[in-house]
Amino acid sequence: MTVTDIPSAVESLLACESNRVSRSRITEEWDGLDLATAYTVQSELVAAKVARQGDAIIGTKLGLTSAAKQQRMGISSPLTAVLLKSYVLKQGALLPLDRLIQPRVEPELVFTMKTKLQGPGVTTEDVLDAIDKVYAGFEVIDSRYHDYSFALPDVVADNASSALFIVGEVGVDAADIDLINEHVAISMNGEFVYEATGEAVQGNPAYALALAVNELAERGQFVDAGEVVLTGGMTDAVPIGPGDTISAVFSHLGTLSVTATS
Ligand code: OOG
Ligand code: MG
Repeated sequence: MTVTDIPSAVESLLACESNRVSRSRITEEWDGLDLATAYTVQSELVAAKVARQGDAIIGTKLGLTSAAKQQRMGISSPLTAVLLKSYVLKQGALLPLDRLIQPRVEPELVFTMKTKLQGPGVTTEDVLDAIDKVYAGFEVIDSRYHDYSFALPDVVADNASSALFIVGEVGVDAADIDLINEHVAISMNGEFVYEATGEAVQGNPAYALALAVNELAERGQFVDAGEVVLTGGMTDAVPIGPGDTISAVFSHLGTLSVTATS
């Protein structure tokens, strides 16, 4: 399918996801895919999943908020995407490789929101006041582009490679955690892979959310009370294959572990 407009971009990305195949960059065949148009593709793709698959919007995700992620992807601006109900993977459930193309796992700090945040002018303090609880999370990303090769509009259109996410069981009040110094160490099949602190996420994950909310306001959007927010991979993402187990030990938010199907 040649992609030259918003509807064909939506159908192509949805087909890649359901047929478990990746594609080349849309920006290679459609010059008109600028960032604003890419965000429209993203919302139309989400709307199609809600309308056709009975999915529901449950939150917001920030992407490319750490240097580790920006360097790996070769893109230096953060982005936002939409979290859907179908992305939720229960703790203890196997990671279903039969639904995915090329999954990678990344540790994130996750917020649930007590009050609505609407820009412009939202500050880090406003974000801290609006958070209900802070949790540890794993995001499972799964780009619909060959080998995660994309420009910023491509990945925005693809709802930022979203596939699944897991939220930990330990929820802490924002006032009771030092987000900047919260540490995570991840290991794959028992071997240490990466470590980071919350500082990796734009200096402070609450500041990252303030920036994102102010950018959302330019598109007439906001983060609502009751939403879940993924603040972005703290480390580079780790590819996961059959039977692999990835674990994350957070300093105050507990331990997360997920095993892929064989
Ligand atoms: C894009 C998704 C970015 C994050 O946490 O930075 C993201 C990608 O890396 O494919 O989820
Ligand atoms: Mg992520």
